This record gives sequence, structure tokens and C-alpha cells, in this order.
Amino acid sequence: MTTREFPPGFLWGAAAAAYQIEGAVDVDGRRPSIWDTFVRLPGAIVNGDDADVACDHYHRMPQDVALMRQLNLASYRFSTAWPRICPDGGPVNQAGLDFYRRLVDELLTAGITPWLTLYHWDLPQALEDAGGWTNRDTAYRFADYAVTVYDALGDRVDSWTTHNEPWCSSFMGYTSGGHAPGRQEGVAGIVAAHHLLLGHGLFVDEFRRRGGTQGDGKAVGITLNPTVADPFDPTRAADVDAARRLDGLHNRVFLDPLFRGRYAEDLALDTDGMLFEGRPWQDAVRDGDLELISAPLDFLGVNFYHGDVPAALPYDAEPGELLGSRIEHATRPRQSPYPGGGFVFPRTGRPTTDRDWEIDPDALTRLLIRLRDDYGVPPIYITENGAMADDVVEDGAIHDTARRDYIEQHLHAVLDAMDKGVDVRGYFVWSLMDNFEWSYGYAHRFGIVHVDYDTQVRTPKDSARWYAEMAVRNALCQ
Ligand code: IFM
Repeated sequence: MTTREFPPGFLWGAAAAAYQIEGAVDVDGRRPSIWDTFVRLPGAIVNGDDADVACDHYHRMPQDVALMRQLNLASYRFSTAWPRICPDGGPVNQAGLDFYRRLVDELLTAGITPWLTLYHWDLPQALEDAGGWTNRDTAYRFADYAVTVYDALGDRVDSWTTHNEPWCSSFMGYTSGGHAPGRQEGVAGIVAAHHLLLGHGLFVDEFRRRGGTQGDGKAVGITLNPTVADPFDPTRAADVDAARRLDGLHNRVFLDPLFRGRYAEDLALDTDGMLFEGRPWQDAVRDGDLELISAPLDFLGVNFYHGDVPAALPYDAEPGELLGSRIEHATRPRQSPYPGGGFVFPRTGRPTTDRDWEIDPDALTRLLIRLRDDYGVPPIYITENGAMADDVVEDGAIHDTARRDYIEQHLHAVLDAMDKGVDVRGYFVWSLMDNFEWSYGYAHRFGIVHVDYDTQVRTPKDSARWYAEMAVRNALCQ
């Protein structure tokens, strides 16, 4: 048996998010979020699914924590629901806050470290009605909400993440329209991104003012979903430029303000002449914003599933040659999430998951090295990684070998980066259990635990048993 060990203290966890698992959307004072509205738009979600019940985690939380313990998880990454805690974005709803108090207490009693994310895409609908993330005021409302959660749980939760994948909240929500709130307004995605970052910076400032420091065991960070952008044909100048633009609009639009205190110049050139409400997106950036946004962080969360290999248009593709063409999509029209677009994603020939995402663990290693070399980022936690698979239940068991292999390959990729000196401190598999996969509804399963949505019975898959064993050994063993 060959063994590759992780350093002592490496954090083994699993992740989930409020809207994807909780259900109970109108219980104890919760009010609608943008996703409650979006799921009801015709064609927005595959099969017309909604998350009204989801995994009913709100009512089954103690049993779910017991399951985490059974799986030897050292940490559980969850998000608090803004529309439970500040239902219309304003006054605090004690009953909503109490749910997370109970969750945190349950986790601590089980010896599981809570890893709390403040925003995983469920903006209160009332705030969207006032302009959502394109309205600067939303950043201040976010900071108020985040401080409320910190003041309530800061004595028991050490690790605080502001946003999960702000690229999705901004570019998928306001440029592509494929995610809630479903707006398709070009550079509105960048304006939204800036306000998400501002909200992040405002909370980090409050966190420090309240004495949140690593010396006191408290840590604050953000989770991004950076990609590796490789040109489809490295000898074609247009593809090389497409990769540069993709890198700008996916990675650098967040990494530069967070870790360099500025926006990249080529982003301005790429978006020249594209206006939001008649003005350049840069008008959203006010004096002092970038100082707040670039305040030092204690960790960076990295969510990784695949790299991206763009080919510039015009690109002649047969049906089925582009990634994503083999899966069922929601029927509501969506735009490219990249303002200006101009590129597509042809298959490179690599194997794919059942989600039609190409599997390229080496891209994760390269990404981690780049984050260190180009941005000098703080310690990294892989806050999401995992695979969607069309699982089959056979005699009550789920032999999800492809998911297990995917996780194992990516853990090796993490170790490869660590061997080259990158400071990675933990790994959270996505996801603890099957759940509401946004515009794909329940059709796409990512869990290491199977959920029967008719009975709510949870069944650990083979990947969960394997992961639990690796977590105890703190090593990959073959
Ligand atoms: O389910 C999502 C999660 O909410 C954010 N990161 C990607 C996952 C899989 O698509």
C-alpha cells in the first residue's frame, strides 16, 4: 500500500449551503430570497424543481450532524441564510438566528469545527427589489447582517467567510441571467462584483474592529472559484487573447482588488464602451473602496471543479463538440457570463464528469501555485471540490467510483502543490449530501451522501466511506 500523508492538523471537511439543503422557506419568519423568486420563473430550473423542502435540513439538523460525526468530519462548512436572519434585509429575526445557534452548538458538541459562510447566494428579495448587488447600499446591508451574525456566534465560531464564489453571484446573476436574480445587463456583473467586494471589505473591517484576530483564534477570508484559463489553440492569437480576457473577467476581477488593491487595466480596455445605466462600471468604485477591499485576510477559500479552455469566435463546432452540450439545461435563455463574450468552450478530449465538466486535476495544482506566486495569498483552504454523478442505487448501496476517483485525484493535486511549497491547510468536499443544485434542480447529484427526496433517507455512498477513512488516516492510501 502506498501512502501520501497530509501534515498534522490538515482540516478534513464537507460543505453545503443554506438554500441548497434547508427547505423550510417560510418557517420561523424567513422571507423570500432571490432564489425563491427565480425558481418560479418559467424554464429557470431543470424539471421545474424548487428548494421549498430540499433536504429538509432545517428540521433534520441534529441527525445530519450525527451523520457528519459518523463520517469522521473534522469540520462542516455551511452558510447562514440572510433571509432567515434579516428577512427583508433589515431588522433581525431572532428565530432565524437561533437556528444557527443550535447548529453551531450541535457541531461543537459533536467535536466538529463550524466553518461559517455569510453569503452563499440567497439575497433577500426585498434588497433585489431595491437594485440588488448593483445598488451600493446592498454592500452596507450585507455588512450589517454579517455583523449581526458575528455578534451572535463569534464566541463559538472561529472561521468566517464573507462570500462564496462572488463570480457566480455577480456574473451569473447580473450578466448571464442563468442564476438568480436572472438579470442580463452586461457590465452590471462587474458593478455587482465590486459591491460584493465592498460588502466583504466592510465586514472584514468590522471583524477586526471587534478584535477578530488570529491571535484570538479568529480568522476571516473569502471563497473564490478561480479558474485556470488555457487557450484552446495556443498558436492562435485570438484564443490566447480569449484566455486573457477570461482570466480578467473570472479571476483577476476579484484577485486584483483583494490582493493588489486595484483593478487590472486590461479589464477597462476589454469593457470599454459597455455601460451600466449609462455609465462606465468604474463609476461604482469610490474613494476608499479598494483600501477596504484589500485589507489583509487570514485565509483564501478556493472552490475548484475544472479549468477553462476557451476558443475565440468564430469557431465552427458540430453539435456536441462544445462542453455542456450533452446535458439538460434549463430552458430560460441565458447570455455569456462574460461581458462582451466572444469565446466558446470546445471539448479538449479530457474525460468529463456526468455534469460534462472536464477533469483536469493538474489545473488545480497550477492554480494553487499561481495564487501563491502572482498574488502571495494567505493560507489556502479548498472549500469546495467534488463531482456530479448520475448515481445508481443498487440494493441500497451507491457505488460512486467515479466521484471517489475524482476526489482522490484532486487531493493528490493538492498534495502536489503542497510539495511545491503552497500552504494549503484543509479540504472540504462538495457536498456533504445531494441537494438542490441551482438551475439543475435535483437532477444533478454532488453528495457523498445520497438523499432520497421522497423519504428524506440519507445513505452514505462508497465515496463517503472512503473519504471518512482517509480523513482518519490524514493520508491518501492506495
Ligand atoms: O452547488 C454548487 C455550490 O453551491 C457552489 N459551487 C459549485 C457547486 C456545484 O455546482
